[in-house]
Amino acid sequence: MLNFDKIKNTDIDVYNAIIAEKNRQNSCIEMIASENFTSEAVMQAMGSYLTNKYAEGYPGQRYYSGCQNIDIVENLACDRACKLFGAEHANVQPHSGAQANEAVYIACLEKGDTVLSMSLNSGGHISHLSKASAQSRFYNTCYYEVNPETYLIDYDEILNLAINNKPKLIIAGASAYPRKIDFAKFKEIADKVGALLMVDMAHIAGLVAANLHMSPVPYADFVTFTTHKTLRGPRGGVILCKSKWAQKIDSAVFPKMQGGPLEHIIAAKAICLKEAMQEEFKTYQNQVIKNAQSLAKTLISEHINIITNGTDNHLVLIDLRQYGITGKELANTLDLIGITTNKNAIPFDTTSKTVTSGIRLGTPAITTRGFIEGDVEIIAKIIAEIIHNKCKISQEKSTKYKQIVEKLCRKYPLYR
Ligand code: DSN
Repeated sequence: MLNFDKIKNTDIDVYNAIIAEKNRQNSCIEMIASENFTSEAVMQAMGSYLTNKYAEGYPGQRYYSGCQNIDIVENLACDRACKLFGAEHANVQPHSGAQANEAVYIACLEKGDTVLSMSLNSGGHISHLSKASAQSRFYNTCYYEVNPETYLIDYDEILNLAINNKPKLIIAGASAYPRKIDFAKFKEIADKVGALLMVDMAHIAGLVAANLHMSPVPYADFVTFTTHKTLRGPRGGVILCKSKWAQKIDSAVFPKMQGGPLEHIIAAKAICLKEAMQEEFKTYQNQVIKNAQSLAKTLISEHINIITNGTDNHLVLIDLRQYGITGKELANTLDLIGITTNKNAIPFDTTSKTVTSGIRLGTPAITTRGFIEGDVEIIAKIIAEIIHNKCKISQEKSTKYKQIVEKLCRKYPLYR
């Protein structure tokens, strides 16, 4: 168990907030698809002596003395990232997934180049050069949508867009897409139009590590990911690339985009990558998918409309349009009874991004706690009942739901 006594003695306000957050995590059902609970080993690395060290540069080529131990840690993280995903080169310094993506743009694009990526509405990410990102100003951006009827990625449509727009870079990867992505098909499209391919596998990195999703590494020129989602590590980013891009990627991260790397976080990345090589990690990821499928199945049996009518991965996206409630209302109502989710746009959503017509649910965090299919069914039934009642729940019902949530949390304690 981690000990925060030093913080308690130094700063009682911060201590109280940390303990309150620990209690919140312990007593709520965490269903934000991009969140997870790291091991204590990962947390200890983040609070270690490595935080004190400047290490601009790369192992063996630093701009500061005294980096001999830092070099060991960073080399371990890079070697493990390459081994786990079968990559030729890894850069573990990006502070976040968005920065990992930005470094790829710096490495391979010139101002005015054309980039084709998944639209935000179809489940893409802001940092895939959506109009909301600052970087989109520098490039000629075009976007693909999912198929308007099936809500599945339409590879023929992407090929048409690629032929018509001749992008220099095609981006695959999503933050709210519940189905498998065929990276081999993306590679075929990229090759047909002479484009480079970048895959952001942040959401599914853990599933890829466990061989439960096609790996993008053999197909993509660049693969980026965060280490804190299904991979269950610290908050941060990683870039994998072919050797021929190694130098350009490294110089894009430092000195072009970032200064000193966060070596305490890099140590935590090394640990999470080691954890991801263990057999138990595979079992865990298998359960993540089983739980997501149980969630989808139960919601469907309770007459709740979910995007693509199921899931292949760790997330489920509910389409709320026919129930007369918004994503914001449902997320707020669920929050009141201890189920933490996020409002999320669904494909072709016409409501604002701060309101939305959808809710995104994920199973990585609850699975880390130990939840299995039967537990997920209970949660799905509560969510369905709340949706059918248009978020209007009596005091009595609210108390009942809270008791169920508390009971499940007590059954699978997170922190003692
Ligand atoms: N914001 C993350 C998510 O929730 O999907 C992606 O970076």
